[in-house]
Amino acid sequence: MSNNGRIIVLGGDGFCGWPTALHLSNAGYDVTIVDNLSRRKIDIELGAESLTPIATIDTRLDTWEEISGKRIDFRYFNIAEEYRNLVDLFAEIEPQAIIHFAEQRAAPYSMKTPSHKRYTVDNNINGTHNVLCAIVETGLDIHLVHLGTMGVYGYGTAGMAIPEGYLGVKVEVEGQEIPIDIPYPPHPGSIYHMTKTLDALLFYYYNKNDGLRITDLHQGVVWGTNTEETRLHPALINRFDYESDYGTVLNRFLMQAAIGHPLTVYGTGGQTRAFINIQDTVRCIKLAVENAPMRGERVKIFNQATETHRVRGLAELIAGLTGAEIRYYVDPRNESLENELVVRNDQFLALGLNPITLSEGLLTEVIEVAARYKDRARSAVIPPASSWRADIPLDKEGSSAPVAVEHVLQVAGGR
Ligand code: NAD
Ligand code: USQ
Repeated sequence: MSNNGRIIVLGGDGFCGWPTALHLSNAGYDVTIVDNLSRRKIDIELGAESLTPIATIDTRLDTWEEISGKRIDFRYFNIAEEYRNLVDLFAEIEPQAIIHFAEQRAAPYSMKTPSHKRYTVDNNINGTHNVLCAIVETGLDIHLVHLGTMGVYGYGTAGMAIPEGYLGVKVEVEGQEIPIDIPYPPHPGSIYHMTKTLDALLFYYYNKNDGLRITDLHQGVVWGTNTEETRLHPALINRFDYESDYGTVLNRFLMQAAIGHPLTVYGTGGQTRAFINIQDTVRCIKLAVENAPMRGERVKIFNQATETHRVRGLAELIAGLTGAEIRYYVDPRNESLENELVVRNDQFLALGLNPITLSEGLLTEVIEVAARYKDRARSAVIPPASSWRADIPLDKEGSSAPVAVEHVLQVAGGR
């Protein structure tokens, strides 16, 4: 037993979960990982392994024990299907907190085919509901920390800084203006993002009905690969997704620059998104664990993002650094080609987060990691492979100038 308490990390073999498990173990928490290794199996389906050679979960855990003297426990099961295992584990460990990363997290993968849509909904919604139901069944006062997404707010131009989960509005009641806070209207842009808005409703209900203490972290696009702990040994290296379903935009651009592939800008590259470095992801999660909501408090929502960038701007920055060519692909997604995004993140700043922002040094470090393993890359899996609708073409070649085809259907009353 360690000093700080016990934590269960659901999805602790994944890109965010693995460095978080190490960070918490290093900080003196007793960590148990649950994972069904579905992400490693999807690597096989997509014909693309992590660019970095990740060790097996057993080697990862043995290596961490050798280096740190701390053992992280591992349980192999599916949280969406093996409910009894969850209840038994919670009752056995009596954790102070559960961190929930265990979802299918790629928007393009969730849009691939009807079976991928159904898998994403079944896996994510059943998994989250099982966790909530199991906490209630055990009767334990466990703080649930969930990894949500900035995408629940939608990617239009909101015309205001995106608040942290709740929107203050005024309603007119009998001639008087009454101020109330409502959950920010959900506006998902993919089946995957939709599951996160449904998760939010589950949290709302279990918080209201059973008084569960829940923190939902609305995280932006994560970039980077290693953290202080994963750098300690090659067998602790974190995964690096680069193919077009799981690879996220900034890491993809850095990897593409490293292997001499043109940077794959979709549409005009006018999409603005929120970003966070993986090192800050693990710091934020520790801060969230250490600043749990009180019993009776509403679901606590943090925007876990440190800066916003336009996709085109990122491509130009990396092209300037490396001389990479920029190519423009027909956007496979049903998304606005241009949007403005301003995000509030006051709560993490108030808790002492000193954000890591994009710097030449950090970008170069990721390019160096990608260059080291470039022989493991398959160029064939870099162009887009999933589109949002059957009528949206998959552009495998790209062109030197933007192809400004917007696929957004105009629906009355839509944003
Ligand atoms: P990941 O796919 O690398 O990791 C998820 C892990 O959960 C995998 O190891 C997978 O095997 C496991 N898993 C999935 N379903 C499971 C199930 N039913 N039972 C047991 N294990 C299961 O994803 P990630 O990038 O680490 O993302 C983790 C969380 O953070 C996700 O919920 C994602 O929505 C959120 N998030 C990620 C990013 C990002 O840029 N990577 C950004 C914002 C939010
Ligand atoms: N894009 C390109 N070229 C590429 C890849 C992406 O132009 O090669 C564009 C996309 O069209 C999109 C933007 O970059 O406009 C971001 O795409 P992404 O794949 O980096 O991110 P996204 O699909 O939104 O999903 C990722 C994670 C997801 C998380 C989300 C946070 O996979 O788990 O929830 O980031 S957020 O975007 O803030 O909702």
